[in-house]
Amino acid sequence: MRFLLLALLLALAACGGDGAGDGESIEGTDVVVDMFDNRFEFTEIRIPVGGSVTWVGAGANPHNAVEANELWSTETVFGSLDQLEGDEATLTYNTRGEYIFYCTYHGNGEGDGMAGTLIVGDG
Ligand SMILES: [Cu+2]
Repeated sequence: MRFLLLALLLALAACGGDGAGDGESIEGTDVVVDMFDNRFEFTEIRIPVGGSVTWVGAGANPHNAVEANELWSTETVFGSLDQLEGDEATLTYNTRGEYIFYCTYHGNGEGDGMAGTLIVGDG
């Protein structure tokens, strides 16, 4: 009995997690992603070629979404890296690929911290 309880606790701990890789995923054609303090609402986003993501500031801190190799950035649409609460930047993605994105203030191009993955394609 004691062993079972221990196994259960370990399973719960494994599910809980606290790493940056944990997060929610979303799939759609035109998706909306809030940028909270200090994480993205979704860390795995799947859209088809030609789909869009609307990146929305939703925190007290400024946020942005920048592709790890600088292939795209919310700055190009919004005009600034500082999206505050309610500020929106909609980007359309016409090139198939898998992109790591991050917030320049709270993450990095290695996918640590405030970061995620955008998959553009047929899924
Ligand atoms: Cu941020």
